[in-house]
Amino acid sequence: MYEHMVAARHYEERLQEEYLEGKQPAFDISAGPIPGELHLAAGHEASGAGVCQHLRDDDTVTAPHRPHHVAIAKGVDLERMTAEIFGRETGLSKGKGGHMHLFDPDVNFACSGIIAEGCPPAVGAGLAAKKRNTDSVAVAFLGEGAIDQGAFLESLNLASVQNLPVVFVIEDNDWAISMPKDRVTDVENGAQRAEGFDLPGTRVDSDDAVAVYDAAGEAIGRARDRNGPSLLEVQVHRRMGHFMGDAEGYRSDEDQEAAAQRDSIDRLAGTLRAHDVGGEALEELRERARNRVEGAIEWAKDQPEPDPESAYEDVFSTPPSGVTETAPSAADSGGEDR
Ligand SMILES: Cc1ncc(C[n+]2csc(CCOP(=O)(O)OP(=O)(O)O)c2C)c(N)n1
Ligand SMILES: [Mg+2]
Repeated sequence: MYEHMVAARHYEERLQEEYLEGKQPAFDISAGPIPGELHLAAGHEASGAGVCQHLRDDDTVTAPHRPHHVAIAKGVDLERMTAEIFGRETGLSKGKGGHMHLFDPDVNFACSGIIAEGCPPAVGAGLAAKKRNTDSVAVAFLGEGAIDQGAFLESLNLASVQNLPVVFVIEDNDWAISMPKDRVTDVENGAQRAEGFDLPGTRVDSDDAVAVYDAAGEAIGRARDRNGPSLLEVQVHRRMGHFMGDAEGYRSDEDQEAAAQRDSIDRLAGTLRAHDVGGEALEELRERARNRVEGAIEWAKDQPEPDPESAYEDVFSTPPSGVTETAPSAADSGGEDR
């Protein structure tokens, strides 16, 4: 877990550097080597690592718009994921999805920029596991800002009535962009949402990876043993802006400082030291994580850009009549000037 958490943090710090290249001094979202938005999850690492440590490749995970720490812990191919983020041809989705739309069928991982939208597919994966009579499980991650979305509430209901092997994990970082939780939702503890659907709900109050691991182990074990779905909320902390370029004018210095103080990675290192894991062993794990990240970034930046014509490929699984998956000619689109 420690290695995954360090890799996730280092990965995001490196992406932050790469992202800003070309986007400063005047912020331009389309400039630089990483096109589009970038939502970093520094401060969320304990939830991804603590939950995914219990999962196998055949288990499904859906993540939201802040997906990197979960993807790393689930074992998504880091090189192809990085190429995707850099918009390269060899990316997981040929460079068309970008950082919010990572999809790796080898380890059953997907994410979406639409909040709570990972919940229905996770329920679908749970239903598939039940019908196929396997013991695989599905986990849907979502932010606390998504817990009033219909997609989440409907998914809780369907998972409950069908007794599906699904675990919903709320990452509570106290913020939904610039909106503090208490202004938009009626419960302080998101795990209480479980009560309305007759499900077990637990909250881990601190971003302590070991506590998350224990709570997730119970929920995932319950799902694997066919004892139904659960809801787990984890307190995490947003150490950065909502997205890169967010000046966070709405957030007090004290709140930012508090998030920086509660570092789940330092905390886990402390726990490991208290259990006699030596400094050298920890440094070895950190070194391995950093090398992996550097290798993936180097590889990705070396990959070719997609051919612009390929923008018309893979748009429809079944193209409607009259639609061809080739670029319209200049004549069809009314001339090159348009
Ligand atoms: C259905 C939907 N509504 C609005 C948005 C715009 N949006 C993007 S992120 C976000 C807030 C998400 O907050 P939270 O779920 O707490 O996740 P966090 O960003 O804190 O990790 C919103 C409203 C969206 N992506 N999808
Ligand atoms: Mg949030």
